[in-house]
Amino acid sequence: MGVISTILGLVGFGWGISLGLVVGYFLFIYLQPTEVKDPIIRSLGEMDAKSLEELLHEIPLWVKNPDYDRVDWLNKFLKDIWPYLDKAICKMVRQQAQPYIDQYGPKYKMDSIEFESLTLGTLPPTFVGMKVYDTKEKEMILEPSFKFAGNPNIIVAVKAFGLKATVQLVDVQVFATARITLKPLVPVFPCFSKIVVSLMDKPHVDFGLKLLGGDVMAIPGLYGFVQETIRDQVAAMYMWPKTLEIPVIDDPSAAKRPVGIVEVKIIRAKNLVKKDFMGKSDPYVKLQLVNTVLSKTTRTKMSTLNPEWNETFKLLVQDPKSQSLELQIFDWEKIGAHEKMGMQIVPLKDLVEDQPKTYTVPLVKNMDPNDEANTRKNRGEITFEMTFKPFKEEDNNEDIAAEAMDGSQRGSDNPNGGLLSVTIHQAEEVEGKHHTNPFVEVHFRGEKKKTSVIKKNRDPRWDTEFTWDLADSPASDKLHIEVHSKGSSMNMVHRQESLGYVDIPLNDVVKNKRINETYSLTDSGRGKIQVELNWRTV
Ligand SMILES: [Ca+2]
Repeated sequence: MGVISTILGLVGFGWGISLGLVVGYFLFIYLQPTEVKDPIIRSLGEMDAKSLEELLHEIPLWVKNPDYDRVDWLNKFLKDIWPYLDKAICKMVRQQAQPYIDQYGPKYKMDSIEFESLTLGTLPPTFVGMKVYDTKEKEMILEPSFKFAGNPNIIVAVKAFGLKATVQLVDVQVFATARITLKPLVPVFPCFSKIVVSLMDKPHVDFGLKLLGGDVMAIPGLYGFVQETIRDQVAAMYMWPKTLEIPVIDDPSAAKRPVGIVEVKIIRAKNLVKKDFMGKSDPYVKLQLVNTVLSKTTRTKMSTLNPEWNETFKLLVQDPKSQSLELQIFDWEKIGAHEKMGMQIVPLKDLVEDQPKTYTVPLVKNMDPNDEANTRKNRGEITFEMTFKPFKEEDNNEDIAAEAMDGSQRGSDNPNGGLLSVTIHQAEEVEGKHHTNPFVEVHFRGEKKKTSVIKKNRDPRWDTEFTWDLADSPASDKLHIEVHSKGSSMNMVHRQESLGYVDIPLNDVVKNKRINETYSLTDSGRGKIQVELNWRTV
């Protein structure tokens, strides 16, 4: 017993809590808000009102609450995706447990801690009721109530002082009310790439821990302490509006939304190579993020090998951890191809948010480290400055509520400008007199952007996004959005006609950051158009 109590003392407590926290928090992912204890089955007719009331919490939610749908289809679906989910969640648990393990291992002189087995078992939770919200987004919001009486197999092995102890998690029960958002919806099974979970109440988490066949939870006082700690910790982490995100499939398009901008100031280059037969070179810099389409170019500096540009550009950033800036210097020519003078690629990952960083890097011919052409010749160097400016977090509802309370409109008048995004989702019941081949024109500050033409369709869907990078707030501007129909090129008389329009003032989106609305079209009969607006400031 001496050994066991030593391990218990060293391992069981400090580590049991951390294990409990780690294991506990993910287990409530399949939270389930209903009592699991067996209902007493009696005919309802035998009950008086009071007994019925006492039993209320055992009546399925779809009976109590007509807007909870019965969800047999979802249980079937969950059964199909359960292996994916199990894998995704367990992978995440391993990742998230690692810091705890790294922290507690050395502290308690443990040689190793590892999951000997980590699976949530073959039995998925069972939904007993479900609310589904349609938000017009590419997402599905569910508020489920479900029971998880699964068969998880979670065993953690700890090695210390040459001995091995295993801890097994048993009798897991998790009760909670969750809001689950599946997004974005994608056209590959299981049809969404991320699950976002929030708790609507403090969860109830219950489980036992078996250590060497004995029950750790039998230690006086520990059980209650662990329960309470987990409940509070978990609530603190994931109580709505805080969320837990579980990636299910890697969908590159899912991560496409920009999270900020990188401001690049091209300052100067030195000792460039001479390209022109007569004179020096006429350098300009082309910059873009690797694997993106959009590029920007500086002005051309004529006949110099030490040009100064001092020009600033903004590029949208999707993932600052993985993306890189590519710089290419070309020699301008009046006639013929512009010859490349050198290039360089610099990752964004070293940038600290909102802090400008200056780089002076040598120019190379290409990024192949084995190419001798890169070392044989000095191509000069380029100096530039980069700043990563993340978009400000979208205000959560509490903030909006707080703003409404004190009457302030924080962020609504940002002098730094930001990014206006206009997504034309779809139109409904649009119809032309001579043809219905709709496309949409978005007019903003004298600029016009167009969607593609969809042939012979009264309910076209585009899901096309247009963005404007603005130096100032568009609060006093408006958008003019007009649906047109394009006739065939043979149709000389009725080449184009309007199917209706809407003018949208932008002060609301500046205030609310995001609006996703279906507008009735003017001059269109019953036509409607769904437009999503986002305003993100940096
Ligand atoms: Ca030239």
